[in-house]
Amino acid sequence: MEHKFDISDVTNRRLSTLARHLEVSTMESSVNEGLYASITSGFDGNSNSVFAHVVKAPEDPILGVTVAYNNDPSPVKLNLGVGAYRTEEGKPLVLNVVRRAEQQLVNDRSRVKEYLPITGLAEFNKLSAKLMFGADSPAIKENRVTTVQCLSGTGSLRVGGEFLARHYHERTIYIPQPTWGNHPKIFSLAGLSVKTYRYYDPATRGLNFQGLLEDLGSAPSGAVVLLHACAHNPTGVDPTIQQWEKIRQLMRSKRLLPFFDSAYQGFASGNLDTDAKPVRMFVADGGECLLAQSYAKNMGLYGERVGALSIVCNTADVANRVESQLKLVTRPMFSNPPIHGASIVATILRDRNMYDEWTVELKAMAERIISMRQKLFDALQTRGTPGDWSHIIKQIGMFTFTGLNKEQVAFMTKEYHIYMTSDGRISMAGLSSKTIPHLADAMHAAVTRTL
Ligand code: PLA
Repeated sequence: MEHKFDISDVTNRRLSTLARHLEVSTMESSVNEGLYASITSGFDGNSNSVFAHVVKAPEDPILGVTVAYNNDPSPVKLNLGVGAYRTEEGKPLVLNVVRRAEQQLVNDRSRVKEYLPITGLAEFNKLSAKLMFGADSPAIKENRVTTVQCLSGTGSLRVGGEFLARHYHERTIYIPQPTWGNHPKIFSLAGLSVKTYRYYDPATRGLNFQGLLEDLGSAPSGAVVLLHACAHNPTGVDPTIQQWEKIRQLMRSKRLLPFFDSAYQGFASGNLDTDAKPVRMFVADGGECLLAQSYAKNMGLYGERVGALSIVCNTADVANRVESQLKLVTRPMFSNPPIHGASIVATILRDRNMYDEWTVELKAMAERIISMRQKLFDALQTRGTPGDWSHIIKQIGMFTFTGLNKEQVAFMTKEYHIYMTSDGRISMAGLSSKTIPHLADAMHAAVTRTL
């Protein structure tokens, strides 16, 4: 690739470097003050900045909701934007088993802070593949799976996307309509061309299965298809196992390449193996696929940025070569992944006792979310809120796709200080018994005022 430099850019860069030098020297001595002022005066005003042309970008549609929430002084404010688990007391949760694992790590004086290999912590990678594909997965036994540790789910998707853009013959990826807002950005920046397939039917608030089959049926042979492994975000609508089987048959017959995004394993049903079923069906047929895994939600390791990309290949030899190329993707991107989060996960997954403790805590989180669904549904019934709200109970995972429109969401934020994404998605995990009446009041008011 050819890099072109504009000479004025270079000059501007030199001048700003000079200004920075002077800034340092003025801190050391006031003698330079006059000189500094005269040389930097051209840089002071906004208009003369080398970045003066930079336009203000809008806030992120999801994480920007948290920014707005943080700026609101109201004592009744409620953040149902980002998918982050809260306790009944409305507090973030660090799992007990995670605290135990961290304590073990801290107590182990033999641990050091050396760089991990480019592919990350080997044991973490092995255990992550096992968690999704199953302990007896033939693909693992035959060494056909390569797993690299990446920066949580997002980083895993991006690395997978860049690998496909470099080495796969069909550079189109089909993503569900709607999907997590970051998907189109991740994949187009990775170099893929992004198209959508029908997924959600607003009329039934369920799956548009016919539309999905038609769109995948008319996709070009070999195209990549992004599938939410479970607990689809934002709709909370997953295919049934029978529907998954039909999707699998269609995709395999058309040689469409599955790319699973697993950000919520365990959060849909409360059981890790049940939630892994769709992925395991695709691996069991011997075909190839990609998988991005995140431990942000199911282990509550959000800020540790721990996740993995697995690529299931036809043979061990292909897997080995694929891994060598994945290293060429990640080395110039982040060199090697962080050690702490992956060590926590490996500590928990390798120990039967800790693993069991994790599944109990995970189930408790999933169950609390399910109970919030029932409570919100009941609260709307009690208020006689017009409309059919049964989808609140039917949908699964962290979110309810309420069906509230942009204006209703804006109204709830303005009048009730309830923060959520403008598509009407609410994070059920951010609710508690205490806050449900407030949310139900707001929803009732939003719906009845625009009738
Ligand atoms: N994939 C899906 C489907 C997601 O919903 C999310 C996170 C990720 C991947 C990435 O998660 P990770 O990088 O933190 O592992 N979605 C959140 C947060 C929970 C976000 O938008 O970043 C959401 O509120 O939608």
